[in-house]
Amino acid sequence: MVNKIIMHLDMDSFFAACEIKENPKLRGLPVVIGADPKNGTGRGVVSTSSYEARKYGIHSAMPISKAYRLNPRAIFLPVNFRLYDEVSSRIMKILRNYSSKFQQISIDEAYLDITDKANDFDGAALLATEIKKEIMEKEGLTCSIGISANKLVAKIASDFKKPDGLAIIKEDEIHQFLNPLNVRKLYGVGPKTEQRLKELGINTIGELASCSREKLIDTFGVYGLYLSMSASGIGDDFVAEGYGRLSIGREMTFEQDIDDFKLLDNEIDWIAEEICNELNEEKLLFKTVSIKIRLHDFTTFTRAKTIEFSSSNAKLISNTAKGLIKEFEGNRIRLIGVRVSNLEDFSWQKTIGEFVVA
Ligand code: TTP
Ligand code: MG
Repeated sequence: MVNKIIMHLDMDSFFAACEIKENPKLRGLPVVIGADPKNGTGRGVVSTSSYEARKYGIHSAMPISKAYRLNPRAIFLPVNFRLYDEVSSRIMKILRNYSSKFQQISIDEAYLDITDKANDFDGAALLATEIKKEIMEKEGLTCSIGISANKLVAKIASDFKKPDGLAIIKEDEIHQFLNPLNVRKLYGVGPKTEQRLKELGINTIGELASCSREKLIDTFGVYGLYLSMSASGIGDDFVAEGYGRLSIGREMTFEQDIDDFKLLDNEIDWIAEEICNELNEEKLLFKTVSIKIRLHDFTTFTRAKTIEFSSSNAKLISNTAKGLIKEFEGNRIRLIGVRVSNLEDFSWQKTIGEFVVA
């Protein structure tokens, strides 16, 4: 078996960092992104918080009212998903340039198989430094990177020295690295499993690794086998080529609500061109076109249509989108968005790019 070098990259306090980049006055302050705290009576949760806010005990998924109690003077901001989505797209584009074996996992994290790009772990460290530098120069944001022989260990490693961290765990260091960590660090181990393991006298990954595999299978079924293998540092090292980009899209909010659908059509043509350029650049084809439309009263609708073949044709995107917005004619429109999804890698596909919807 060829040993691989797998990188996991995760942006630091991503939503908060994007807001701070937009408004540098917030730098160094406790910033909390999430629901409106409404002076401590608000419902909803924290999406994320800056590392300064984390010092007060504020963290993701915590009720916003609790975050407010922990620090009423923190800066509370609503979620501006559109901003984060745009920044994320640009970062993922940077990453894809480093390896075609790229897999986006969430809005702010991705795996890269860099086996062919770096001769060894020292080479991998140089590459990681280069990636961190490029993201800082282009986006003004820090990230944390973990590198190891598989995805499981790389992910745990990226979390190890956050923020702005780089942790490299060579194959012969995996056990030493994992053993002292809490079992919760293993992907898929939540509070329930943690509790059951505790009852078996297991707190650390090392203790889990030395527990008999039969006993774990007896207790947890097949999941016990997964636990045993993960604790021993055995994990998936497959990063699919070209896989991971889920969708490409653009949205446009109008300064004034518009009811002239000809204007809307022009907007759609423009967005379709933009999407098409990005598809070509990344050698991708789409199968599904969706629209998002927000009316003057803020009600928002989405519609989608899947075609029978993959394409990268701009006219097909715009014609499909125009068909989908027809039912909203007669309304005043605040926002229009077009997105393509169901993406496929173009390099091994024959394009039917000339096709145009009648
Ligand atoms: P994470 O990478 O888990 O968190 P983070 O980037 O904010 O901080 P860290 O430095 O620890 O990586 O999640 C990425 C984004 O996803 C995060 O900025 C906000 C969003 N998110 C939620 O909206 N709710 C959640 O419960 C979590 C965990 C994340
Ligand atoms: Mg993150």
